[in-house]
Amino acid sequence: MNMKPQIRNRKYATEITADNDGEEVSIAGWVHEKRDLGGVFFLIVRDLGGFAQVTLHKDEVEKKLFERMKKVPRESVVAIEGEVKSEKKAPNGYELLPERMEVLSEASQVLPLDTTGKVGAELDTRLDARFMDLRTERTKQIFIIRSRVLKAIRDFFDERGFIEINTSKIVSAATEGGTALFPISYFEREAFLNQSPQLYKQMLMASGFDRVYEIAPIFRAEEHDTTKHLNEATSVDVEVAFVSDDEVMKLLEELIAFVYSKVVDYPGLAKLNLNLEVPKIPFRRITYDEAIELLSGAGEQIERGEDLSTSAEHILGEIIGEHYFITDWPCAIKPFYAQPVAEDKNICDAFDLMHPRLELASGSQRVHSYELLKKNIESKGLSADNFEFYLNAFRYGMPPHAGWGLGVERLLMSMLEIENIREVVLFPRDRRRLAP
Ligand code: AMO
Repeated sequence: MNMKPQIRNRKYATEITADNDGEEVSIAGWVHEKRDLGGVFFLIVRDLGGFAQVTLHKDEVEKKLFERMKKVPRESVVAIEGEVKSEKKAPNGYELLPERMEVLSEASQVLPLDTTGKVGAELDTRLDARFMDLRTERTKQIFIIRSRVLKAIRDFFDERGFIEINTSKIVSAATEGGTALFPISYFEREAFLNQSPQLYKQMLMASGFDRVYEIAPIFRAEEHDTTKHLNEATSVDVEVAFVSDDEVMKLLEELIAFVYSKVVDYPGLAKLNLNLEVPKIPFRRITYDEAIELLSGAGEQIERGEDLSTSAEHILGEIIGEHYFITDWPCAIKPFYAQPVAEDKNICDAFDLMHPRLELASGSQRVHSYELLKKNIESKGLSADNFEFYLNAFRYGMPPHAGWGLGVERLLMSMLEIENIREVVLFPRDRRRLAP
């Protein structure tokens, strides 16, 4: 077998149209299906763009070519050269009359998954053979949409003069509370995989980089196995200096609407049977106390100072029915860096952005006073010494600032009406899954 492919004039299936009638082209991709109808044999080749129909009229083609096409196992990789002929009944309005076929890689049988989508498979089976699952139309489209969403996010920040940053994922201190960290050995010391770029994006506010964002992995050693938690997720983190939490909430809802607006017209949505609409902004804002009252009215009792359970989130989502913010949280259930409101030091200028099904983001006005921050760290039972590198940035001129973190997978699953968060990650990491 020739190790270096010699594919002349390769075109994607969807690049060829009936207008190319009579032209010599090559297509290259996977053998999706074979159909033998007696006098005529069809081989359907799949590539990134779509499908091409290769038609063999048995009495017209070389017998050897026909035998090879008949034998080539499904999902093998082939390059086929031939002449385009317009054909209304074929996908994209043409068929390819083959002259040569090169089998670039023969697939073993039996296949771990059916790529035509006719036979469904459990999510675990799909994730075990993810490379193959990605050959199915629905899964492929999820990741093309994910890429569009990430591009939209970058465009959004770029248009607003933000600087994209990359902070270290190997760290020495926790940010979001003590337990959910993955320890790693760092030479002779213990280190951790970062749960959030929180401390670093805040430190940059002391550098004069007034508007920063980062799109990067966050690591959470949460034990629970749910449909909305990953042990490695992707977070969009934002921090802005000289603004209040109101301004970053506005930025967040504008981002959500912008991202939707860049996806609604994408034809691939049809593969997910979705009819997407851009959510209307501004989103409704309710305080934590109002949320508790609404829940109590619906028969769900939450003690003031308690976090909202998944069932409480669902009840609120049903009542409100669209994106909304929950503001004015008890400081006791928010991290040390959230700023208390002027009137009551037990309530914080913190917010969560909710989709009716789940939490998408959380953020706050930050404490920018060195003394208060140090006190808050200690009152959460943490050692200020471990945070010296962070606290230092608050001693030599730190502007007031606010920011948030948004889960990319949560955004995608809510947008695409997907039940399990693992579906929107190429190779998810959860309690049981470390490979592939
Ligand atoms: P928080 O811990 O609420 O806040 O995380 C922010 C957002 O990240 C997503 N997220 C997750 N997604 C999937 N699996 C997980 N295990 C997971 N954990 C978090 C959620 C969540 O809303 N430093 C603050 C943000 C800030 O204040 O700027 C933080 O990390 O969508």
